[in-house]
Amino acid sequence: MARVITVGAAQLGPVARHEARSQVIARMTNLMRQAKIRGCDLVVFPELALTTFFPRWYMTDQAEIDTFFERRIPGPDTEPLFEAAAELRIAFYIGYAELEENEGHSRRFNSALLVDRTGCVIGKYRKIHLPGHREHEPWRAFQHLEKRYFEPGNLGFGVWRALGGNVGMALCNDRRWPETYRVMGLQDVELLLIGYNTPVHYPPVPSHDHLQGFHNHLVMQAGAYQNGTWVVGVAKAGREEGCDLLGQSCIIAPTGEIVAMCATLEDELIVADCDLDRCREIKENVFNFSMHREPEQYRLIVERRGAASPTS
Ligand code: CDT
Repeated sequence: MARVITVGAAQLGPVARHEARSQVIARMTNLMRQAKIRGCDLVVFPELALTTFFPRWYMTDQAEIDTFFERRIPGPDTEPLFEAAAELRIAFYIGYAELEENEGHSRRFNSALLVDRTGCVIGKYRKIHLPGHREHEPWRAFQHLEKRYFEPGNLGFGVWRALGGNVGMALCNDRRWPETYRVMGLQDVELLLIGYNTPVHYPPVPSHDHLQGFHNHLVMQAGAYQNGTWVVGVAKAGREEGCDLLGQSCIIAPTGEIVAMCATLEDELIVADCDLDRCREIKENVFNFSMHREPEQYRLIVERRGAASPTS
C-alpha cells in the first residue's frame, strides 16, 4: 500500500513587531482549518513563526529580547494552536524562539517542534547553522543578529518516525548546507521540513540580491534529489517592518522537482500528496548509499571546519 502523506505548506505573510501572539495564532489556525478541508495530514509553518523576525534589530535589554521567546510551549498563547491540531487531527511543524530556564541558567535557541495529530510534541530541533553576526553593524540596512541572540543547536539533526514515515527537521540557513541533508539522509529521512525567514537583500553582497529565489530552490532541490527525500520549505514572506522577505514556499519531490509553490507573499496554503515510497526511486538506485558511498574518503568533512589550500 502506498504511503502517502498529504502535506500543507502554510506560508505566513509578514508579522508586525507589535502583533500579538494571539493574532498570529489566529492566522495559523485559519490556515490549519483550510488544510483540513484540503485533506492534509501535516501542516508546516515557518521559522520563528510566532513573532516578527526580531534578529533584524540590535537590542541590549534582555527583558525586551525575551519578549520574542517562548518559555513554555504549548503555553497560554500557543495552546489554541495545539488544541486546533488535536481537534482537526493534523500534525504540524512550527519554528519558534526557545528560552530554556534550568536552575537559574538561561539558554536560547532557534527551535522547531514536530507535533503529532493529538497535539503532543514528538520531536524538537534546535537550529545548528546560525547565520549573520554577533555585534551591532550599523552600516547594514538591517541587522542579522542570530549569532547574538541564539546558541547553536545541541540536539543534532534528528529524524523521527511519524505519520508512517521518517520525518526530519531543519531551519532556514541549514538548508544551504549539504551536511544538513546528508546527516538526515543517513537516517533514511523521507520528508524533511524546513521553515525560513530570508531577507531578499543580503547586505554583505548586495549583487546577489536577485539570486535569493534561485539559491533558495537550488539548495532544497539538490538536497531532496541527492538524498531521495521530499523537502518542504516554508517562508515567512513579504514586507515585514520595512524588510522584504522571500516567499516561494514549496514542496519538492525526491527527484528534485518542485510539485507545488506559493504564488503570493501572504498567508497562503499549498498542498501536495507526498508518496514516501517514491523516495525509493532515488535511494535504491542512483543514490544507493550502501552500494556507492565511500565514507573513508570523506574524512575531511568531519576533521576540518574551514577550507585550507594545498601547501604544494
Ligand atoms: N533566518 C535565516 O537563517 N536567514 C538566512 C539569511 C541569509 S544569511 C544572513 C538564510 O540563510 O536564509
